[in-house]
Amino acid sequence: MTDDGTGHLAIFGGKPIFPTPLHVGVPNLGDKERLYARIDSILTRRVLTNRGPLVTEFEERIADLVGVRHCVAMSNGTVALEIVTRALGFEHEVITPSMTFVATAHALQWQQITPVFCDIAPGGHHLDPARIKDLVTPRTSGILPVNLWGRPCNIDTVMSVAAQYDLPVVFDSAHAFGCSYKGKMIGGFGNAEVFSFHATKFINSFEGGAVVTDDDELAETVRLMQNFGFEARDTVVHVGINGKMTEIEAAMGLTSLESMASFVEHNQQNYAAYREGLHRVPGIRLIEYDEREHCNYQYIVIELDERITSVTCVQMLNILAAENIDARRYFFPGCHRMEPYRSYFPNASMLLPNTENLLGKVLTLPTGTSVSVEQVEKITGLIVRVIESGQSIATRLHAQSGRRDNYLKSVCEA
Ligand code: T4K
Repeated sequence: MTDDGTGHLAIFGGKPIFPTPLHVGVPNLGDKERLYARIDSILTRRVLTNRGPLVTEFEERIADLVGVRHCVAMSNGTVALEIVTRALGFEHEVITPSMTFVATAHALQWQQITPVFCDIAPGGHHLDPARIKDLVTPRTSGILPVNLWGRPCNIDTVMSVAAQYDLPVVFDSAHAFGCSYKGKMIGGFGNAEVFSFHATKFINSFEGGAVVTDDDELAETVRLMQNFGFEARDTVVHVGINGKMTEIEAAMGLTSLESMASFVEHNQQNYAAYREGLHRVPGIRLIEYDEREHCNYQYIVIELDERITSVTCVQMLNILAAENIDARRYFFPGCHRMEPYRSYFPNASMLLPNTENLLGKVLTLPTGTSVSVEQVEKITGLIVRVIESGQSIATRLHAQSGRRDNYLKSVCEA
C-alpha cells in the first residue's frame, strides 16, 4: 500500500478483488433438470426443428406474456429484424439510432436499406423523436427505434411522428423482453417488435429471437419468409430464408421462461445494490429503471463524467479489468463509426452530438444470476475508492504509461 492509498489496486500490482473474471452477459440458467427432460423428449420424438411442439409452445407462451396475437420464434434477433422489416416493405432509408448494437443497423444494410442515424435525446439513451422529422425524405420507408437496456424509448411520441408521415414502425426490443411501457408490455407496440433470446439476454434460448405482432397478415408473411416461403409441402408462395428456431433452443427458452420471476428478483437485488453503492458518488450516474413498470433489470449502465471523476472512462475500464471485472463499453464507438457506415457517412458524427457525448462515458457492469449482491458491493466499493482517489490514480496511470512508452521506445531503438 502506498501513501496515497492506491497501491492496493490490481492495476498497480495489487491482488485482484476477484480471482476469476466477472462478465457482463453470463447466461441466466433455469432448472437444468427441466431442460434435460425437455431435451430427452426431443430425442424421443426425433423432431429437432421445423416448428416442433416446443417451438410452438414457446411462441404461445411469449405471445401470452406479451399480450399479442402472434409470436414467430426465430433463429436470432438479427434475422428476426431482417425478416420483419422486409415483410413490411422497408426499403431505401430507415430512421434508427446509432446508439445501439450494430445488429440493428446491419439488419437494414444487409438488405441494401440505408440506416439513417438519428441522434438520441439530450441526457437520454434513446432516439430523439423530435429529430425524426428532419430526417424524413421521400425515400424514408420506416422507423426502427430501440428500447435500449430494456428501458422503453418515448414510444407515444415516436408513434405520433410516424403517424404524421404514415411510416411503419418496428421496435428493436432485443433487450426489453419482460418490460412494460405505461403499463402495457413491450412487444405490443408499433407494427411489430423484435426480441432477442441470445445467451446474454435476460431470457435465453442459447441463440434465438422472435417477431411479435398483432397484425395477422404480417405474422403470416413473416412465418412464410422464415421458412423459405413454404405455404405447404411442395408449395412455395413467397421469397424466403431459413430463420427457424430449433427445438433444443425452444427447450432452453421455455426453461428460461419458467425462471423468469427469479431472474427478475435477482437482477433487481443487484440493481438495488448498485444504486445503493453508487448513488452518492460524484461523477457517476447509474441509469435508473422506472420501478412502477415491469423491468428485467438485465443491464447495469453507468455514465462517468470525466470532468468530475479525474479518471477517464477508459482508465476506469482498465482498472476494473485488472480487478477481474469485465465491464463493457456498449455500444462504443457507435454504429456510425463502424464499417460500412463510417465510410458511407464520414461526417455522421457532426449530426450525432448527443450520441457521441454519451458513448464516451458509458460503461456496462456485470449483473445477472451469476453475480451476487456481495460481489456487486465489492464492485461499487472499488468504484467509490477509485473516484475518491481519482486525481492520484490518474497521475500514477499517466506516469505508468509514460514509463511503458519509454520502455517500448528503447526496445524498438535497440
Ligand atoms: N438489437 C440489439 C439492441 C442487440 O443488443 C442485439 C444483440 C441484437 C439486436 C441482435 O440480437 P441477436 O441476433 O444477437 O439475437 C452480445 C450478444 O452477442 C448480442 O446478442 C447482444 N445484442 C449484444 C449486446 O451483446 P457481445 O459481443 O457482448 O458478446 P460476448 O460474446 O462478448 O458475450 C458477453 C459476455 O458474456 C462474455 O464476456 C462472456 C459471457 N458469455 C457469453 C456467451 C455468449 C457467457 O458467459 N456465455 C456465453 O455463452 O455481444
